[in-house]
Amino acid sequence: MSTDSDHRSPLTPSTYGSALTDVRLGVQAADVLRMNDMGGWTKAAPLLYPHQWSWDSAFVAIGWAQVDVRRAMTEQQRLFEAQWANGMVPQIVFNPLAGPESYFPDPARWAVEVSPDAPVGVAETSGICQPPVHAIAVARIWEVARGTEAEEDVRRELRALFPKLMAWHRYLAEDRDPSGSGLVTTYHPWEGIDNSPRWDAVLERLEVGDLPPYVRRDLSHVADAGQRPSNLAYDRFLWLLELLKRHRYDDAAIHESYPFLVKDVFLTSVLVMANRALLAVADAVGATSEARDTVRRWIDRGRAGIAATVDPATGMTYDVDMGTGRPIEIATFAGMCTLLDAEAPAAQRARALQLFDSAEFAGHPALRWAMLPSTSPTEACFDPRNYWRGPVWPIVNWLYWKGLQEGGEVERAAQLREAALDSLRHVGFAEYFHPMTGEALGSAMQSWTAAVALDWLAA
Ligand code: 9WN
Repeated sequence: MSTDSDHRSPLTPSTYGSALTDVRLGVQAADVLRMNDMGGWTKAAPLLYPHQWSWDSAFVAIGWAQVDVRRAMTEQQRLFEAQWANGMVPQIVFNPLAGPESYFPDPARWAVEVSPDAPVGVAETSGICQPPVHAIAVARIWEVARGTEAEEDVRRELRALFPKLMAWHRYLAEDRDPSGSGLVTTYHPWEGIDNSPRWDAVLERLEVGDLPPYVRRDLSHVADAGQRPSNLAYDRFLWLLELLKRHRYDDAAIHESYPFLVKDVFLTSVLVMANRALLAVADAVGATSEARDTVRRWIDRGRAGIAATVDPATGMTYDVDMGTGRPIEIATFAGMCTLLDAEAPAAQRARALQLFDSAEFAGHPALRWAMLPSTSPTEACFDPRNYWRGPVWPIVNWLYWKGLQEGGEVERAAQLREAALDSLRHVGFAEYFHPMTGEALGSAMQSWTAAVALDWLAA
C-alpha cells in the first residue's frame, strides 16, 4: 500500500540542507579528534587540557568509534595501562611531552609515588579518579565493530580489557564504599564536577592549612576568569590534594579521617549504567557466570543506594555529606540520576523525567535549547557562564540521552538529541555553553564534545 510519504522526495531542499549541515558537523568533529590525537591517546583539549583525562578519554573513544573503531579501542587500552594496582583508573595520565608549565597541578604536586598502588615506570598520573564511563564506551565500540571486519580484533582486545574493567568497578564498588551503602564516595571536586555548588557546603567547612605556593595555568586559556573556579576554590582543591597525599592515597585511611567525603549520586549512577554495559561486554568475551553475578550484585546495590537518596518532597536524588550525614539539597543535573539506570522502577523514572522537563531544568522558559543545565536556573547560586554552576555540558546531556533511550523513553531521547545537535551546530565544540544565549564557554575544540556529536550523528 502506498502512502503519502512514499511520494515525497527524500531530498527536499530543507532535508538536503540539514543533511549537508550534519555532514559538515561530522567532518569538523572528526577533525577535532584528529587534531587532539597524540597517537594512541587524545588530549582533552588543545591548550587548556594537554593530557589524557579519564572520563574524557571514554567519551573520546565513543567518538573515535565512528571514525576508526580500532583507534577507539586503543584509546581505552592506553588509559588502562596507567591503572593503579588497586584498580583505580586515574583522573589524569600525564603527557610526558608536555612540560610542567602546561597544566597545574603537575605530577610533582600529586607525588603519587607515596602510594604503593601507583603505577611504576609506566606513566605519571594524578591520585584521584573520575566517573567510570569506560565500560559504556567499550560496549559502544563493540556495537559498532560487530559485523565489520574489525569484529574479531576488537573481541580479542575486549578479552584483555575485561578483567581491568572488573578491577576498576570493584575498586569503586568496594574501596569507595567500605560500608556497603551502595553509594560511591567522592574525595575531590576534581573527580569530575569541579566547582559544582553540590560541594560548596563541604568546602566551606574546610580549614586550608599551610599550602605550598602555586601558579594557576588554566586562566591563560579561557576568555575570562568568570568561566572558571575562583582562587578560593583552587586553594581548597589544592589543600585537599595535600591531605590525600598525606594519607598516601589510601582509601581506608581516607575514609577514616578526611574532610571531603561525599556519597555521590552521579558517580554511583554512572557506575550502575557502566555495570549494565559491562554485562554486554561479558557476553562478547564469554565471561564466567561468577563475574556476571558479581556485576549484577554491584548493580542491585547501586540501584538500592540511589533509591535511598530520593528526596520525598522534591523527587530529586541528593548526594550525602558524610561529614554531617545530611543530604546536599541543591538542584543540579545530578538530581535526576535515576534516569541513568534503565531498570530503575518505572514510577521513579517517571518522576525523574517530570523533573527533567520541569521549569527547574530543561523546561525552563528562558533556555535556548531544551537541554539539562549543570545547575538549575532557579537556584540562587546559578551562574550561567561559570563552569559547573549553570552552563550546559553536552557530555552530561549525552549520558541522560542514553539513559532515556535505554529506558525506552525513545521519543524524549530523540527530542533531546535533536536539541543537542542543534546546539552543537550553533555553538561548535565548546567545553560548555551559556544555557540562555548559547555563548561558547571554556575551551574550544574540546575532544569529548566533538565525540558526543559524532555519536549523536550516528544514532
Ligand atoms: C580538572 C578535562 C576535565 C574534565 C572535568 C572538568 C575539567 C579539570 C580542570 O576538565 O576539570 O580535572 O582543570 O578544570 O571539570 O570534568 O574531565 O576536560
